[in-house]
Amino acid sequence: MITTTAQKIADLEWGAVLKALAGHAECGDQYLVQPAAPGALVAAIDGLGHGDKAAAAAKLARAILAEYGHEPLVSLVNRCHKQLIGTRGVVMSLADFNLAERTMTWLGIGNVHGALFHAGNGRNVTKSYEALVLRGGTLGYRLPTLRPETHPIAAGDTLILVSDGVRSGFASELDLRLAPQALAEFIFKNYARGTDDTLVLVVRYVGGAE
Ligand SMILES: [Mn+2]
Repeated sequence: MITTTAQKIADLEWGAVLKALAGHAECGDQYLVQPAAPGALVAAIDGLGHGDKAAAAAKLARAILAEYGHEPLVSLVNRCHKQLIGTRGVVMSLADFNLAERTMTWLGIGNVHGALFHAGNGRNVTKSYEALVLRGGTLGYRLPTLRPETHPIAAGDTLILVSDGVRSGFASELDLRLAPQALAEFIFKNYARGTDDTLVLVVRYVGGAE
């Protein structure tokens, strides 16, 4: 089953595609987009392996993030790590949008890739982007040193998070004029490996025009 979602919270528009590996009812990839004043918490989670146990670990991480989403990213990661000991473990990337300061702070443990595309000035859409620095580790087993990075954001900037069920190389092929859900579906259609659970999550900052 493929789950697609398009929604808007605060000044963020987002879309997602989530698909379990064929033959599995439960998806080991999970995500969260949740208001967290003054902005939102965004998470893309990949439980190790696939199937029920991967899904259980990923859903536990998601539930913890949903409950404590107001905490700083480092606290959230430490909290999830402790709770996930004894499970399959997960890798995940988190982004904390602060819409008052117009910043996005992100942190990645494992291999959930992230890219922040800058909209450029006015309608002049560019392909310049920041790549999330991923540090090796697995929540529930071993954490790397946690170093969140903060980037300024402007209206039209677009965050894309993908699990390792998605091939790389899509960055230069994107039409960033598309809505987040259309972008997520484009990436899924053209870059999903089909050999793992698959998650594509796209979040755009639409407010705050200068
Ligand atoms: Mn995976």
